[in-house]
Amino acid sequence: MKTIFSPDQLLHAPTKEISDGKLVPANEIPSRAEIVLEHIKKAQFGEVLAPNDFSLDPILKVHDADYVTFLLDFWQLWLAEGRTEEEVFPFVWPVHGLRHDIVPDQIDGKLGFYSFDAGTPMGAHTWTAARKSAETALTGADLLLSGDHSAFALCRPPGHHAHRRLYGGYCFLNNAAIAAQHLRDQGVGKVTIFDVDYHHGNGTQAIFYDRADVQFLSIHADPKVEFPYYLGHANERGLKEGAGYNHNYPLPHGTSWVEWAEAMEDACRSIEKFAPDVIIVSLGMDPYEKDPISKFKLKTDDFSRIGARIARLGKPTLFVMEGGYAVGDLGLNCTKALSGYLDTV
Ligand code: OKS
Ligand code: ZN
Repeated sequence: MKTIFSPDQLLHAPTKEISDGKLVPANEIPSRAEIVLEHIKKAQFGEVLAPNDFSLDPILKVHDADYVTFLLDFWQLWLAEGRTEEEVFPFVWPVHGLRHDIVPDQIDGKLGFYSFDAGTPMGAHTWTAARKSAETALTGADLLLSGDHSAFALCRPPGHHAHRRLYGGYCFLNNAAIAAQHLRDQGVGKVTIFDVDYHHGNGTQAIFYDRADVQFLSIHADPKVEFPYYLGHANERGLKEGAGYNHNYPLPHGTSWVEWAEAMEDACRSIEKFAPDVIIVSLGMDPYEKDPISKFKLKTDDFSRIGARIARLGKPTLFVMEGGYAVGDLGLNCTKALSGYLDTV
């Protein structure tokens, strides 16, 4: 299994984020990717490749052009406003009853228009890193198209919270969705995105909600008590042609392997029934018991079990890295998931 990664993905390097009423040290930091890369190299799963260059087209298939322009331009707009802070945060949003049909010209208005939380710092190099992260996923998709049975896209910044036109949850471009759409555009018939991150993949769900060609399943903490709060309930089953192709498994805080695995079995049965040509796994390592922002109780060996179960689905599989912040054990847990897959496949 080859791994794809670019050091440019480290250029997005936030130092602080807003959380629980205070500024706290940022969780989504470059060392996350570095530690995973180190463990991947040691495990010798296969070559580590730099991503290929892509035009903006595959990104624009998933994200609206005005949003991509905003991500390209926000830093210049910030500087033009005379801001000296290196980290950019929104503070005002067009929620219920406010207008969504006019995009403000001024940077603070734009930041709120294109985001859904105040916990996702941006800086001078965020676009460069986010674009490379998307290209890492796209290169992984291309490896599957050229016959590899699996690949690991070491994406960072992550992607699954990003909507067509919204950033948040440390995510800017939806890497897994961009890879899925690329596979479809290259002639792959049906794609499943299976999101095992602790948080609901609200962006991925929203992007494919009315489509029957991309199935989405997510096992995550119940949004009644956990970020992203406003999406991820069990009764969200898809719309129009997409009805029946969206599956959420919200689980309570404190969930450990037995209950998590039960949800995974149910999800795997739906995947088997859908019979995808390719599976994309949104691989979040934050269901881990020692993760600093999660309240699930998965242990290191449970990640091997997840990998092994996915292998038994028997489909070409692209693993796309999402969250996971227990930096000390992150590399180990990630290699456990991938070796669980490789030892079973
Ligand atoms: C702030 C919580 C912000 C949670 C962001 C979640 C990022 C993530 N206390 N998504 O999968 O890991
Ligand atoms: Zn997460």
